[in-house]
Amino acid sequence: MTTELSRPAPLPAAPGAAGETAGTAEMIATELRLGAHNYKPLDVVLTRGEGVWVWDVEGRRYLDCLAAYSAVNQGHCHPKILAAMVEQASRLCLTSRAFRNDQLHLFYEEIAALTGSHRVLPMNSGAEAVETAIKVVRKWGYRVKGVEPGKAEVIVCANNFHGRTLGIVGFSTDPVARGDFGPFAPGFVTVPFGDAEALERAISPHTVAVLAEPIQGEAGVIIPPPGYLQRMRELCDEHDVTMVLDEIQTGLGRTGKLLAEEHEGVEADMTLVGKALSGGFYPVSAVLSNDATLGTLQPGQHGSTFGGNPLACAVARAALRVLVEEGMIENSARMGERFKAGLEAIDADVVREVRGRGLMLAVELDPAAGGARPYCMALKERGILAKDTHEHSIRIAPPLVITADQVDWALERFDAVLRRKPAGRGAARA
Ligand code: IF1
Repeated sequence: MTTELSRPAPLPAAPGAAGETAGTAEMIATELRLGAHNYKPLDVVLTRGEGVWVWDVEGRRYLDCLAAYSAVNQGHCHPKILAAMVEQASRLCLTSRAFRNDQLHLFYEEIAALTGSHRVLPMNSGAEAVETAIKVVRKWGYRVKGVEPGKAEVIVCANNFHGRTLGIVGFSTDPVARGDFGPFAPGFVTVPFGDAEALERAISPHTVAVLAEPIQGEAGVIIPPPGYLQRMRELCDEHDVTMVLDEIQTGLGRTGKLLAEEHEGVEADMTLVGKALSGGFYPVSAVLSNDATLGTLQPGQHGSTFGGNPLACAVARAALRVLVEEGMIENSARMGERFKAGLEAIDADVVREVRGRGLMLAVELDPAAGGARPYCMALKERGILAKDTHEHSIRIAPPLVITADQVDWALERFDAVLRRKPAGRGAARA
């Protein structure tokens, strides 16, 4: 390890700026040389975003069909969120929660009014919200329900994705997410997603909560059978169990409703939000619940340096405001129906199923297609950025501001790519 940090290579000039100093390949080479290889991104180096569009350093434009895994629901660099961020950042960014600030109470009022929550705990990343929820439901179990100390159980669903912390991957069923990271914390019981009878069988006197995604995102946009969440609600009521829905990806308009639970006509006891809570400007998450659960926390029992800071609150307030005032939730429902119908209309042998609600969509390919990644690479060549998930599915989640013309533009390209086998692993050369 050198004691003196070597001077970093000069940053490449922005595209179009005088004297562009490094192309895509050189930037990627530097990433590979110095960065941990915990991702394998598409080889596109982005430098600018606006609405549904992003541009790479070579000046090429793409329609973003991932929206940073639903963190950019409001579209890239939304001007009103940017203005709120700049104004707040020029005044007060961080005070710690040792003191109060003039944005937190406004954030509480506005998110509680919007979601019907009675008490809020602000955090930063989605995983922190999930970890907070697990701590709180355990404390509620011991202090309120009367569960034997140290015996609290949280029921989780197979193929879940709730984040990357050690506690969370401890109850993941994905060997890639949990391999070589043990030992893990006890107190989690896994049931098949969508199986209400298995859920009922798993409830014990030690059960303090059920934690689930209303639609499993990473698993490939898996929608549970009709009535599943309603039955989960009934079982939680019957057995005095906290119903926790992780809406970090499905929430804030992604599925065509403010919260995905609305499609099923249920209301969770505890709802987790993140990602688009900031419109992609800043890590902001929150645990939305009530006095019965969050009221069990006493001063000093939980916290975070940045949780509830004035900049986070100002950004989140603006992100929620534009989401509602600019009709993004309704647009997600309308454009999601258009996008899904257009995908279903593509007559391509490789397509096994089109799934989704609102603008949370996935195209599952037949395994004989050789995997979704070559198709994502072919889409990139046509100006669409999309992500493969679990090898055979293409996830489609553009910003909620997408227009009908942009959906149709995207559909033309999906049609062109899905009808022909792209060059790549397992594909015959066209
Ligand atoms: C990565 C996946 C998506 C989430 C749900 C909590 C979190 C996430 C339902 C944690 C985060 C991100 C994490 C990111 C990629 C992305 C992802 F592919 F990993 F699984 F969206 F599906 N609950 N999902 O989706 O929130 O701590 O990240 O703020 O880890 O590569 P976070």
